[in-house]
Amino acid sequence: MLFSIVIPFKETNIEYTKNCLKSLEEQHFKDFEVLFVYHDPTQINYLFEETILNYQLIQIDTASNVSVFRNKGLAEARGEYVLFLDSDDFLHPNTLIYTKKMIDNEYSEVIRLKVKGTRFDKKTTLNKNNQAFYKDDTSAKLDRIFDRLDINIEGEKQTKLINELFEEDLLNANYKLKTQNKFMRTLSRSLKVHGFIFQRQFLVENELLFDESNDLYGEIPFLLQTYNEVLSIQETTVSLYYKLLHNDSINYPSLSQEIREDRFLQFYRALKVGLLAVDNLTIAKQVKRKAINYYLYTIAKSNSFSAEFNKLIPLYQELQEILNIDSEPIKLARRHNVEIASIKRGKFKRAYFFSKARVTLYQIARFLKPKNKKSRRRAVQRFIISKLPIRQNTVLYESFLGKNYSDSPKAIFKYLLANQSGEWRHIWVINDKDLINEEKEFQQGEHVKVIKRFSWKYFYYVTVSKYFVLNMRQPPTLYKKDEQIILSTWHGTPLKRLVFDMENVASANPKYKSDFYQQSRDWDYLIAANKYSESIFESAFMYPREQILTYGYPRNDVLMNFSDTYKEQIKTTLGIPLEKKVILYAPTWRDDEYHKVGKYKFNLTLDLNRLEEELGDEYVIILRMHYFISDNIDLSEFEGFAYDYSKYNDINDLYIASDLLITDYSSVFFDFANLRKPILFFTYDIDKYRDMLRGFYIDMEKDLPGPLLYTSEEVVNSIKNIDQLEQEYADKYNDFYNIYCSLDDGYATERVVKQVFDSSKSGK
Ligand code: C2G
Repeated sequence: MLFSIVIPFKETNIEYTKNCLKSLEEQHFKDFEVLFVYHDPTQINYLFEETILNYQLIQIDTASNVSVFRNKGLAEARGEYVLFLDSDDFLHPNTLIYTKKMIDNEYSEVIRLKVKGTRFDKKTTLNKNNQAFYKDDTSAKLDRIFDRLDINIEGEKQTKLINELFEEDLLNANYKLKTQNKFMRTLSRSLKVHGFIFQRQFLVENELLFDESNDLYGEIPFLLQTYNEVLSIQETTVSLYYKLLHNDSINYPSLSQEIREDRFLQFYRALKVGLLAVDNLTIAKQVKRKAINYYLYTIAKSNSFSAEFNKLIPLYQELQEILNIDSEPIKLARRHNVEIASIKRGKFKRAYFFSKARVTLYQIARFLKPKNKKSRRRAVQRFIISKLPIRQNTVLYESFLGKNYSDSPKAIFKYLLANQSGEWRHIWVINDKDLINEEKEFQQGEHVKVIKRFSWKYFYYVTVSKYFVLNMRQPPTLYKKDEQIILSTWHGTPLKRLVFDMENVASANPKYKSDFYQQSRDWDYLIAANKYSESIFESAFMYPREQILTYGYPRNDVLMNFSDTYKEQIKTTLGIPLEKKVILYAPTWRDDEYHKVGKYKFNLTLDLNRLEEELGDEYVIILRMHYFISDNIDLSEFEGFAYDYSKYNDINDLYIASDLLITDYSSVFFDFANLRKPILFFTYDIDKYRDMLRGFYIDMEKDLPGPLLYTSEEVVNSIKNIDQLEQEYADKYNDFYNIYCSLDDGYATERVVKQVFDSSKSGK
């Protein structure tokens, strides 16, 4: 047996583990065993029910740390090489075949697979990272060889087949051989064991084991000793090990996200234990440097550092011991010398004093740096503006992060203007003033002010306004005073899974879930358009039901109360011929298609040529991209037929002007259904969306008020037969309307204002 794969299974989301095991089943090289080490037997059998893997289950009697699990697996391993795989990570299908080739090529005791952190599911990640595969035209040939490479082919025959793969350049075992010292220069990246493959004989001869007394960093002494003994390490240059980056630190924290008071101390203990077993002075120097940097940049800058000196003494003692172990000399920057020299001599109080001074100076310098405008304003908000009294009659509004003047915040604003005239000062966060015609929109004599997001005025009003009405999230670092009231209207009935209901958050910031959790704790109220949204908000946002106002959507009131002349007015404003019917195409965004953070791509799959040809006499089409999409769509060749209103303020106007809607997985159809006009779903990539990116809350095949269409042809045909389709879907539309739209009676805003503004006004 060539490989043993040791998987320590600790409490995690079981879907990740299924994914991990699947990636082993998909290995093209099959000569390996799996040692699955666990404590809690629930779910284990189910995991292996239909597996084709050669596996061994090893149960640990007591719930102990991951080092115990790994040692146990190692003790049972029979392969020539051992790979440590975490139960939420996965391998590339070519991982073991590459490794086999590297082993055949060159002798070394340790192999390190390049690790790639990912927040995507397996399929998306591998598609994005096709380096380890070769071009499409070689894949058929590859498959043929892989098919022959089954477990029964052994020895020379197997080597011959594998050589064929590499010689014909179908695969390329890209790796670098690094000497021990060279490898050590990247030490800071190499203190985690995942992605390493060890020759088992090497581990046995050197008696290398994980340190079971350290429940956070038991792998560090193990790795340091490995580096001490090893002659060379082969590192692959293509990513073959995928580390799942956890972003639900609230429900599923990874070991490094667990909040532990003794984290710093355990880290130093691990370094010390490792150092004591190391005799290579270069390695010792690197480890000491790591310990010093950890003190200077992590410990001294942490919140707990300035709290209490006495609590830091054990840390100083550990670091002192580390600093006094022999190594090659270390050169330090002058400004760090006093601190480190003091620690070395046991003068901890003195070191503490200098470190605090250094960090304070650093913070002041950062604060003064002109490029850090936002953080300076944040600090001024927290420490200065917050001392000012709250302005009881001021309301701040923000829609889609200041991009629009729209949605439920606008409905609430309009209501207050019309019904409580003169009582309020209104402040709107709108980044581009040209988006609104102030004279037309804001009544004369009312106090309405427009400000930019993150301007000085923003930080002022966000701190002194009694009310903040917004439809997305406030910035994570925003300081909220107890007396302030944040009313979150949210921006749609959920279809795509949200926050805590999402397995993992593709392409989002790793702190997404924990930030979301903290931010939503500051909301005093959250509006739900229907009962269905209410229960989703409870699970997806972990938001308390008592604070949810299930009153219908303020933004939809206007859809109940408009006249035919209003519809004509809008069409005129939009420059659309009155005699033409209007199709609105409003798709959503895709988590995996983006240029950079927050800037998403959109490939127009809908064939506008075809639509114009077939429907152009009767219809025009409005394209409305989601506000995350940064691509501009060039419609110049469709003049008079297609109109881009992606930047138009308020989608409600577009709903009113339209005769039918085409969407995909956007929540727009929940609102549009209030108008009882036909809806088509152009879901050309539904498999990807459902299975890989998010998943849905409702059954798209059964519960929608219109058909799922996959090609432009089907879209054209459906529009041509729209009357017939309406009849076909009449019952479903009714059922849908009753579940999702029945609270939208035109009075949602009034109910919200009564609850939020009037009740707190009377109580003030
Ligand atoms: N929207 C729009 N134009 C689009 C898509 C969306 O103006 N082409 C607006 C609509 O008001 C819609 C809202 O943005 O209701 C939310 O858009 P979704 O496509 O549903 O996507 P997302 O922003 O991810 O929000 O609970 C709702 C979810 O949070 C989804």
